[in-house]
Amino acid sequence: MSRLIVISNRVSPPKTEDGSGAQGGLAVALAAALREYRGLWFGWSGRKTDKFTGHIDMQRAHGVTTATIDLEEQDVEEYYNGYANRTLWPLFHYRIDLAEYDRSFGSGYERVNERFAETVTPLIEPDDLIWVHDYHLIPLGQQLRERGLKNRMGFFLHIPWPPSRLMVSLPYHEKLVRTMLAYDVIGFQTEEWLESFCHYVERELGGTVDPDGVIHVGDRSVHAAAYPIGVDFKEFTEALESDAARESFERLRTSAAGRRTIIGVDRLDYSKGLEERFLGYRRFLEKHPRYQRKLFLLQIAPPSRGEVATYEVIREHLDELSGRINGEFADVDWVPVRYVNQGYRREELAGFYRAAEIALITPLRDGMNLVAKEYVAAQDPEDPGVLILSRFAGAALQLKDALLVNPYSKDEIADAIMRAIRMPKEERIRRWKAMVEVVRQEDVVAWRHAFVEALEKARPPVRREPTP
Ligand code: GDG
Repeated sequence: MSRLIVISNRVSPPKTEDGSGAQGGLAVALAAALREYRGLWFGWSGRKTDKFTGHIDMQRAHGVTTATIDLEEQDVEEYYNGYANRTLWPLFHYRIDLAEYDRSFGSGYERVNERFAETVTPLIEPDDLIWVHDYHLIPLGQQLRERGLKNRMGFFLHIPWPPSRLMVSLPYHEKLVRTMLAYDVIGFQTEEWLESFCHYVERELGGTVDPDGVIHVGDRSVHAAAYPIGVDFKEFTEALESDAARESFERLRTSAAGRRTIIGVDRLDYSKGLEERFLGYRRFLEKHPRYQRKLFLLQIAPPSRGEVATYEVIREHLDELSGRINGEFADVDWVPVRYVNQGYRREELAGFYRAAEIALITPLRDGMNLVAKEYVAAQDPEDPGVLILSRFAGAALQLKDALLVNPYSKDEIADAIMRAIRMPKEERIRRWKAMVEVVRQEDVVAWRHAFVEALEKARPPVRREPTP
């Protein structure tokens, strides 16, 4: 069996035998994939160094080998805070108004991709399967090919692919997209993002797309398909059984004192539609005064990307808006918004999800959205909660039995909250059963198997002759 080399911007070393101590479901999933296929996980350590040395820190823990490098301050500023998070992230989430185009970002992005390629190449054996993750590393495959690697290589994009009319606003967009032809398999979260990518290839690169998803541009053929990511259903339901989950369930139910909880869990990011969500909730309170004291919104929003100014701005707006709503509606014994800027352990989150009667997950644009799936996975089958989900999340294409809303419409959000409150138990159970089936079947294990299988099938491995 070939080894699997996973390459992503950051590497999260697994902390426990089953990886459950690692932050985020994706880290857990990738650690599990690496244990299955042996191999290693390569990426940035998250640390800064004065001068880039290319030193690789190799560690092995709980069956997973990680190899990390440190980056220079300037690298982090231009590649990570710059091109990845100030240029590509907003553009790919349809926010060209927020996208910044700065030459230094572009050159920093190229430089760091070269640094990744240069340092990882000696670790790769001829039969290895290489799986590159996300928008930070789009040109990496090309960089590896330039260093003579003939391995099978795949790329998975965790975020949306924007419509061509937006994509062309990126300087040198064609150069960037052409580098993707170096991969053998390109994966997207949904058919929608895949379609946008194919449209770009036909329109801007003069390529063709076969009905089976093979893209041809010049003499290159690449297999492109949708591989919707899922949660680790087994790991998550086990987390629900933990003491920490039980305690956080009790903690929330006790403090709710009979009121219903509407929960939201999101990184503090403008793509998650938090301001619009608060305004939709405010509209609900305004329209239905008699419900005012019967529920509250618990928004968990751990800060992210604090070094990027737009994230500071959104944080200020949300502080202000939650304060305003609370000032307007609160009473001595009731606060309508509990807005929390800290992260919790996975087990604790699982307990909070279970305790909340309604989830309000309304990103303006989201590649998939795992929180929606985690909420479904955490529900009590006898008495499940209601999921209100943005139609612009990739997850909406699979979770069709959620209450789907337009996150830009305050009235749709307010009406969906009302509908969720009034929804009879039988309907809640029927909708939840349909959703949990999808979440269980199309979980993260199915996702990685489907992707790796496509990569294995992409073409026979090319064995390099040993150099004499
Ligand atoms: C990108 C794409 C795509 C959140 N708060 C805490 C916490 N989380 C965990 C959630 C979930 C993960 O972080 C967030 O995943 P999402 O999918 O919701 O969103 P992004 O971070 O934007 O992820 C997205 C994903 O990649 C995977 O492909 O679905 O569309 O944007 O697992 O539970 N985890 C802990 N404490 C917290 O406070 N432990």
